[in-house]
Amino acid sequence: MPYEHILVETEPPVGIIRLNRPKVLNALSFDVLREIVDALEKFDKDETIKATLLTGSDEAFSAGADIKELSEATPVGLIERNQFALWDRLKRTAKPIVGAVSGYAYGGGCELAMNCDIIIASETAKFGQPEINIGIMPGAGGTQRLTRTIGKFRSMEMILTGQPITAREAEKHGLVNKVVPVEAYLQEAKKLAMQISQKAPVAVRLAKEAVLKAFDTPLEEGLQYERRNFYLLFSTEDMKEGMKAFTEKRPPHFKGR
Ligand code: CO8
Repeated sequence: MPYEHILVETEPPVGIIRLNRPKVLNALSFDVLREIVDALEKFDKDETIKATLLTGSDEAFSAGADIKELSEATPVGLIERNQFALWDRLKRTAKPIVGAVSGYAYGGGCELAMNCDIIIASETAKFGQPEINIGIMPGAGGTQRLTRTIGKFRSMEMILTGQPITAREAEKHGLVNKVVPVEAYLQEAKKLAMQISQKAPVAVRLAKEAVLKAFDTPLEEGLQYERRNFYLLFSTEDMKEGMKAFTEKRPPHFKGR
């Protein structure tokens, strides 16, 4: 499917999705989100791809939901459009997503970044939930994911004042993994995606699932979930290969089985 608002490339084993609406700082219209989800689901089915890099431009990862589109919205229209079904599909992406964030990651853009599994930011990245400035509030997980990541008080400040934080502050509060100069963030993110791509794919998938489980289960239930995934991996060829390679002091050759 040809995409209008994103650029999709593959550098196997890494798939790359780049938001491409420069005139509106990669604002997330309904169509952009639909395209991102479609591309992620295609990568999930593509055996040559093991991890995805999600990025925008140096100026903007994304300045949030498309305000022009949102300004026309009605409650019934929003219900009928059911955009949140797309966010739910995004959340269920099986392969790891490394976010390479530079410039603005505001509103829905910050929420999109928080749907990534790892975030590499450029020194110029800014994270914010400025919805309050236009009379609304975060609607795609911001109040929940931000709070669970950086805590109640910092989230309250960001969400109630609309004031963004810098990449360095985001790093200090655990919202990003690493901050690097703007010339290096894409390369750094790609390096991480490559590194993950070398691991046993089924183990990567089940480990990602188990980490995400920690967001919505009590500890005991999460531990049971982890245990089931752990047991399951002992039925894979890659587990046997990984352990055999270790004892034979050679690199493993994983097959994703
Ligand atoms: N939507 C639509 N257009 C945008 C957006 C946006 N979010 N952000 C920027 N643009 C457009 C501007 O209108 C402008 O277009 P034009 O040149 O035609 O006037 C162009 O991009 C460049 O923007 P600026 O001139 O404003 O650039 P500055 O560098 O001066 O400022 C800012 C950059 C600070 C990022 C500024 O553009 C801004 O504040 N943007 C809005 C940020 C914002 O409020 N984001 C939150 C939106 S609401 C949201 O995300 C809710 C998500 C809920 C989930 C979805 C549920 C349906």
